Amino acid sequence: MEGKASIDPAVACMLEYCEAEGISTSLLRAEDMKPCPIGSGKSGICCKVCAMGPCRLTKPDQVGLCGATADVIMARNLARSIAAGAAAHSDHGRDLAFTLLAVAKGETPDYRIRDTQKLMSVAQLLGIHTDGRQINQIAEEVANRALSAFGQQRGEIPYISRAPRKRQEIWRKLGIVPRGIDREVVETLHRTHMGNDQDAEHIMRHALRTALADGWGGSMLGTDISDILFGTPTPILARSNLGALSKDEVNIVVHGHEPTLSEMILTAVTMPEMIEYAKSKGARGINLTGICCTANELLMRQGIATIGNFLSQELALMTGSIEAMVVDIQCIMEALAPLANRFHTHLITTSPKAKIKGAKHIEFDEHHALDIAKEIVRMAIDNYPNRRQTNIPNVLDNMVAGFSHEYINYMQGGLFRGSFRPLNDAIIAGRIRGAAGVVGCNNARICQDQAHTSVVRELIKNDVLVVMTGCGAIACSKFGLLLPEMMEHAGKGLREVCEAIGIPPVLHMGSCVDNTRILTVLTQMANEGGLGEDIADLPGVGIAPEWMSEKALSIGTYFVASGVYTIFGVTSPVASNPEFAELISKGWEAQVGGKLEFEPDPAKIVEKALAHIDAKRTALGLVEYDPDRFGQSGDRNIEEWLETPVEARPGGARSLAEIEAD
Ligand code: NFS
Repeated sequence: MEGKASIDPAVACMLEYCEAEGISTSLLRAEDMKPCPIGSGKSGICCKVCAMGPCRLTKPDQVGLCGATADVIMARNLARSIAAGAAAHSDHGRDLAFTLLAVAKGETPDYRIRDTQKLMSVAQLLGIHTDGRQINQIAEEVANRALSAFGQQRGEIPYISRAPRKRQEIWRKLGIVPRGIDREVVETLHRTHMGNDQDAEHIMRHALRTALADGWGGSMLGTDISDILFGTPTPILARSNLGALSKDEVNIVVHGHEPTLSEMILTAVTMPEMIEYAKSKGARGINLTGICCTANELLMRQGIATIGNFLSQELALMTGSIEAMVVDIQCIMEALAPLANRFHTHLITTSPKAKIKGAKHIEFDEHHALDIAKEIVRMAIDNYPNRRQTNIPNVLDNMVAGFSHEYINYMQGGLFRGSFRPLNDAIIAGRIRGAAGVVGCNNARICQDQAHTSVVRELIKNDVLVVMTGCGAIACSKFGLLLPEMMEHAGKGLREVCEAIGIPPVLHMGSCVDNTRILTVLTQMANEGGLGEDIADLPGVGIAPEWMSEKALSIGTYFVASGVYTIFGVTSPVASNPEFAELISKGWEAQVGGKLEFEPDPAKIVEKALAHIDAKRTALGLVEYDPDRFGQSGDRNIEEWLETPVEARPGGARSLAEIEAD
């Protein structure tokens, strides 16, 4: 990577340490190992679906040994990535459904249903009868219905009915309604096997169906069941960055994606016997923090601090302050194992699906969750006396997280009058120009957090309300962008809305699985009225400025399939084939209303996003956006009024404080 590795001062500080100690990290390896120009799709395409290859196509009209053309190879590669991403998210959702089933059947005493209201609303969405039934019976049926959505072979997955009616019709007409979550993933692998589906457009159409099985299937079930088991998030104040590690407490870091074990570890670290045990080993207590999306899960519901996003994971270990890093699934770098061994940290893998050589493996089983969590916590405490010198950067910021779609609804009118009317009205009036979901990973090929923060700052300055998830949300949390004070940097109209409702202009909506909360928000906006009848009509965009994972590709594709213009930063896997790029951009737009584009320059991403929002405003017949039209009300006006000498105020009006001071 050329230029700065990160804008995060904590990371910069740790990189200096790495350099002094000669320790390699992904950020440093990115300088030595350049991405393969053919495998990346930049100057060609590589096919490795059979053993006659890999065939590398770099010249115009070149074909593979079997005659495969560049567009078919590109479609196969991209569709397989989308299927892998959909599989990862959905398998996560499946495990949560199994946990809910175990809770409902009374097999796991350590968990309970924390949000019965959510259980009822999910039951209703799944068409499950609730009247006069016990909570456990309803939960069991919800879990079984969710599990059957994975193995279903025919028909439609249940949450399709949650989308706006017009959207459902588009999907049905195109034949891309997922029949079953697993079925679509398997079919992608089948279609892309050697000698099978060899029409790029046809392959990519099935990729849309596979991604929909993630967004409106596995991921959406994952979010809903997490809320049922652990509570639906509401706004909560929390800390962010490596400075949240403690100098004199046992540091346990949870990393990965599932809330199941990490919630139990939280229970364990708050038990008086555990705190006493930590004290007996010379620590002041126990400090639980998180990385990546496990962090987001705990943060959104419990206010547990996040110490960083994807590219911070190795650097966190180098603080020498972590007694145990407990990982479950996804986005866990193999590099952690040798690094942990250099320090005193126990790297503990817990999922039967993810072992790392060199790490300790304590397998998680929800039936004995608290016992396993306690064993892990005890192991961390026992490790505290082995701690040597620590090197914790003194960098810390605050954030407000926890904006579930239920809360966004509630904050616009309270329990009885909650709706999306105020938000839609603010967009119709031009106070808010539009909305953007800025999501996704870090990527070691570009400066960490820079694209996320610059895109978000520009959008709010232009009166675009931003919702965030995943590592993007963590990036912004490290720079205070998720605080209500950020409304100071928002455009005048957006600022007025933030003041009136009391929210930041950038809303943290959770983990990557929780991107489905954004789908629900978009649906509610479309159903509310005044902004068309479908998600594709809304003045909104999806952006993944620093993406790297296959999960991000699946998310991007289900947003496109849902009607959203989606822009990915960093690099384009379709750069060498403009016709293919056109197929998933204008081609998809003609079919589903959303398009997928890749644009590495963050300034151009914003430009494209704003142009799209304005075009959608025009198509809806809304007033033209005018940045100076608003800003004459709210706190800013009161401040200006107070600064005006009393004689110059209309009618010589005085504030209560001024009257009392006389
Ligand atoms: Ni999303 Fe969350 Fe982060 Fe990217 Fe990985 S942690 S699921 S994939 S890197 S945002």
